[in-house]
Amino acid sequence: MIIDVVSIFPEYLAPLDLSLIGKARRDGLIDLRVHDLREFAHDRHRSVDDTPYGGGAGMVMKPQPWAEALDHLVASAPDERRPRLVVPGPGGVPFTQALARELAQEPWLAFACGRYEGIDERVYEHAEHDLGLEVSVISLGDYVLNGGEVAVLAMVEAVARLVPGVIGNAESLVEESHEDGLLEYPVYTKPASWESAPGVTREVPPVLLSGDHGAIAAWRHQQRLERTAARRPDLLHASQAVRGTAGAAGT
Ligand code: 6GU
Repeated sequence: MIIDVVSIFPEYLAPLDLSLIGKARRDGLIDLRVHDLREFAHDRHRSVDDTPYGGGAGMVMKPQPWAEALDHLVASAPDERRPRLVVPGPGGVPFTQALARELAQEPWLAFACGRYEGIDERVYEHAEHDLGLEVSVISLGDYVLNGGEVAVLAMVEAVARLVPGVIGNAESLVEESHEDGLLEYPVYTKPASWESAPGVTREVPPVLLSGDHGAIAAWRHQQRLERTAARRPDLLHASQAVRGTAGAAGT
């Protein structure tokens, strides 16, 4: 998979050299290229922003550097291939595990990191209609970050780990929160009895030491239900709807 990231702070993306993603890059599974938007700004101050038409607070990213950057990405393909353009922003569709799975199927993703109050709307029109790109504005959640860079770190990590070969143990991918609509059960490791403070010992739930795999599975499922009800009741209602158990009342 090719991943391009365009940003005025390319150093922000340095963590993508680390850990699993860094290994995937060195293994050739992911070809990640980070571009400095200012390379495509040619005035004396390499300016990338200006005041908004119609007034209002803050600055807006100018269309020309963005258009040139996107043109450059498209021209980097030896053929007619095009990246899917992802623009992180709080006004986008929610980023979910399902969307991460969808993006992981793409052979080429380009992330455009906006700053300030956003990117001139005509850049989206240029990308879609002049360059023929599929453009997706995607949000991490209902809060505001200063720019798309941190969101790209999260999105690239969520997507890259779904690319075949990036994670050694593919089974660990399916047994996770958000893969089947319930949060994960609590986990424990040795020692079974642990002194957390003087005179306080904390035990691993005995069922996990019982060797009774049926009882363990039942306990874990119950824990997942309770945890989801407590922390994410919205998910519980959605997963009940999927299973068709929501209408049990009256039967
Ligand atoms: Cl993807 N970008 C920005 N700038 N702020 C956000 C966000 C993204 N998701 C939530 N807040």
